[in-house]
Amino acid sequence: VARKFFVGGNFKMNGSLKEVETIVQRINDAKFDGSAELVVAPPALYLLKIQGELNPPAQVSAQNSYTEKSGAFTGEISPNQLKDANVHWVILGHSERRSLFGDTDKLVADKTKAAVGAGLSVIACIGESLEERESGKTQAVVERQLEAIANEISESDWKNIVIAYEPVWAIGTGKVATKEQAQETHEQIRQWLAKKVSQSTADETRIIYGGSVNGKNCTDLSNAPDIDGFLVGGASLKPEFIDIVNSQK
Ligand code: G2H
Repeated sequence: VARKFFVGGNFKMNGSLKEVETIVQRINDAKFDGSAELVVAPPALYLLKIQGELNPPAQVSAQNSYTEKSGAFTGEISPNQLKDANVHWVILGHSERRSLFGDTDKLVADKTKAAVGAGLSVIACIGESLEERESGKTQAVVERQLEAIANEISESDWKNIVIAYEPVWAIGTGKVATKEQAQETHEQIRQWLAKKVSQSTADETRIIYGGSVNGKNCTDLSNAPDIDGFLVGGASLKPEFIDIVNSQK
């Protein structure tokens, strides 16, 4: 099954308006030789401005959204509001949300349910900590995180989900997973999808890797059969992001 290579740029809480516009201008000016699907996630404050400036087919993504449609939830953005504003993507369950802002497996799953219910596509992030990897719990952890999501959504909803495997120990640390480490977990994730959701979901769902991806390590990683793209943090702010988008096998 040919899965369209997918690259997300997660700007996190970085950049001024001017800096973010410069980054987007660089993306607009770039030559993309492949047919990667490209989505960039600027801070929410800049979403609409950047959406207006980014050349299609590149799209913008939010970095988070809430479980409810509207109401007294100060500081939150609803998936329905994103949809209303023509923002079609949202990153959910990023490890920084999980570790710093209390996003539990259940909350991530509920947010995912609300987002796909509102018609959004979701970059759903999962991944183990260093301690969990070293104690051999990687597979159990990612499966627990996936199971929480699978419990809340239907089989057809998986068409609107890209899974981002981001080992926490590789995020922003410069310590990238090896191709073999990433491939092994991606393959386990795909096997889990086949067993717990369906074979077609396993075949069609993009599983992307995140954690210290850069212009140098992307080509090797993208050669792994179950790595269907990347979620890029730090390097998405730099010129090498273009090389990462162009790194598909
Ligand atoms: C992982 C990744 C993007 P970085 O968080 O989501 O960030 O590439 O900086 O490790």
